[in-house]
Amino acid sequence: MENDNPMYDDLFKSDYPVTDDKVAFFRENGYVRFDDVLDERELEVLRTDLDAARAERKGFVRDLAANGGNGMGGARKDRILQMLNLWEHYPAIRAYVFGGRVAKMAQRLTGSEAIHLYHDQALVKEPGPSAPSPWHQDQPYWPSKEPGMLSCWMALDDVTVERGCMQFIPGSNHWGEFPPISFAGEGKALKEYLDEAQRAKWEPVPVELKAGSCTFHHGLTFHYTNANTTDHIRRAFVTIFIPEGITYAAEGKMESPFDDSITSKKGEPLRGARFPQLV
Ligand SMILES: O=C(O)CCC(=O)C(=O)O
Repeated sequence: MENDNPMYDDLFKSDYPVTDDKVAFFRENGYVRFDDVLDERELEVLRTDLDAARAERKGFVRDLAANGGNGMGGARKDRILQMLNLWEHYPAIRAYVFGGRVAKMAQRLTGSEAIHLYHDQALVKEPGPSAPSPWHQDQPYWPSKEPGMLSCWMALDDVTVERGCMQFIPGSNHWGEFPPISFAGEGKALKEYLDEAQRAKWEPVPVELKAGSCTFHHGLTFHYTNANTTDHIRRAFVTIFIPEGITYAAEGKMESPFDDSITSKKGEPLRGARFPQLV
């Protein structure tokens, strides 16, 4: 699928250089930062669409910190507002996802020829009622058998520790897959699953970013964000990529809103009607 709005034709397409050092850093540490990936105009159109999405609440929307449900009906606290697949509704977001710049960065980091989209998501922490996103890995929430999927976390606002920038445990991408963690704060914390050697390496690295800069992280990398305790909104836009070599696990994974779009059988490459090829 192509970006279908000529207004955005010149946006999100030019390549961002990913050096060999960045690739090596990502593979070793499970995350990597890139500065000034988006320019002011690109940021502006993305923020406009994301703010429209906050007002209109199309598609799958929930408070990730609440226990269960698609948050559309009952009382909403929106401590971590999650809105999925905005590319299906908003032209600037579609231009960003399909423009190719971030997908090509994922291609470089993974060495995969083709990159498919799993889904996008806006993650918003308003000042005031927000919650921390607990330490977790993404892989347990995804329907893939092999690790290897990865995310681009793009800051649409300047982010500091206090505003909920990403924090990572370097090298945790080599520690295997642990159970999913409750964003509502129920059950065990990720750290409780670790052995002593791993706990000794628990040294979180916060990555403060200017708006338009991003981090990529591997699906096994431990990550966390603080509640937003500043007086300014924190808007992040996440794109999740499927490189080659990732197959459909079919069972033993958490339910996801996109399960019924999956067209693969167990063991086949993970494909779905809503997982278009980006590069
Ligand atoms: O932005 C956040 O609070 C959490 C982000 C996250 O967990 C992710 O992008 O995988």
